Amino acid sequence: MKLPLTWLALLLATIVLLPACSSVRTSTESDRDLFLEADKNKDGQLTLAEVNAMGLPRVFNHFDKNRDGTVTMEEARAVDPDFEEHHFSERDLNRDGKVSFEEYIQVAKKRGGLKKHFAVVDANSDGAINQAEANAYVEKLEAETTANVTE
Ligand SMILES: [Ca+2]
Ligand SMILES: [Ca+2]
Ligand SMILES: [Ca+2]
Repeated sequence: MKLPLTWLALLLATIVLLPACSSVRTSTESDRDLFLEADKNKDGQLTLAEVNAMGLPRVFNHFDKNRDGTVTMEEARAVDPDFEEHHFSERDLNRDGKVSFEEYIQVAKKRGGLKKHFAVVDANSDGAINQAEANAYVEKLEAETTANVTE
């Protein structure tokens, strides 16, 4: 299975990040804190709900460059030049040319949010990401980042 190295993968990595993994650090928070912060019920594992609660606002904020609470097509393209128009229009529910946070969350929830990425990290498919799985994922991602850095 090919793991697409996208901004979303990188962003998800900020949730499950190792302290050593500096290349994908996008936040000033320490990486260990991110895992603990995402682990709302403090059982040492991340469920999809926990990852979504932590990750979806981060994905949105990553796109909302000017921090006005909405994402325009321009902002989406600034993050990902290949961002396809239909991805935008299917989220702009009220067709005002902007995707608000509420619109984004509404559509994301319907689709299981970060389900696909979650499944990639949840190596043993037990529905929870533990620290070992998180570490393995970040190591893999880091290796691919290094390999793809010139692309
Ligand atoms: Ca948990
Ligand atoms: Ca914006
Ligand atoms: Ca809208």
